[in-house]
Amino acid sequence: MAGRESGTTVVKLGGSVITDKDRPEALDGPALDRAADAIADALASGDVSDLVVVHGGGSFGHHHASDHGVSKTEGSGDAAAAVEIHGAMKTLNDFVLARLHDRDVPAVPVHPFSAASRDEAAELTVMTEQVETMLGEEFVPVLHGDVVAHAGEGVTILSGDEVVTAVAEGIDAERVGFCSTVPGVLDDEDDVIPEIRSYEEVVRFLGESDATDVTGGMAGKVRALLDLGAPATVFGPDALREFLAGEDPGTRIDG
Ligand code: IP8
Repeated sequence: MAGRESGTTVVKLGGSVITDKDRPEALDGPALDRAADAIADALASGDVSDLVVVHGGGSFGHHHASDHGVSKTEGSGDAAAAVEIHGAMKTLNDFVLARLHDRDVPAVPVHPFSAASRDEAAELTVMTEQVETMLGEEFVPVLHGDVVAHAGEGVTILSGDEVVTAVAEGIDAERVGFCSTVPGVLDDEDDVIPEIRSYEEVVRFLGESDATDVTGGMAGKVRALLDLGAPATVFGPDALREFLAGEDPGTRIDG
């Protein structure tokens, strides 16, 4: 782990939050504007200084990935398919960057396809030195879910959640936030569970997860976040400002 002194915040904007999942390659412009406003205000007020943004695929990445039958485990050796999925994610990344630039946020792109790989055992490696250098230069790196070269598979899908976990570990982040369409991890009465400190506490609500499927649904997400060295918070779009202000809206996951 590289050691940055100051506390870095990594925040993921869920693909379903910033895009319209029902239509291919459709942005949810007003939702992205609200998220960009919250980020710009948090940086301007000094609530957050070092910030990394990661966004999911929404109707950009997932549409092309399913067209080509590519998933986290099903690969493709078709270069045109890889470039199409990657291209859709770059298009979404350009929209996110543009909305942040409109608000004077010094956002710069990082495309994981060029900075990550999986080995034969699907073990993921993500470069993060460039992210640290960008932060040192006061940029806001903006990464995203992508395709990733995968030994023996061609390319597979790299989810934004995996990018968040790998980057948070690589740069020794202090806080991690997931802005999703749900207001937190929910119990069996759909109430938000405020804090999760062990998987056993919530297994009855989430069900067992396959330990190797680190991003499969909420169960896999909670399990992966309990293993992370930093506290993570899962919250809804309306709570992004609160999270960036240092509060823990939604569910705090801290193993
Ligand atoms: O929306 C998926 O990222 P996610 C990225 O975070 C692609 O799962 C390319 C489908």
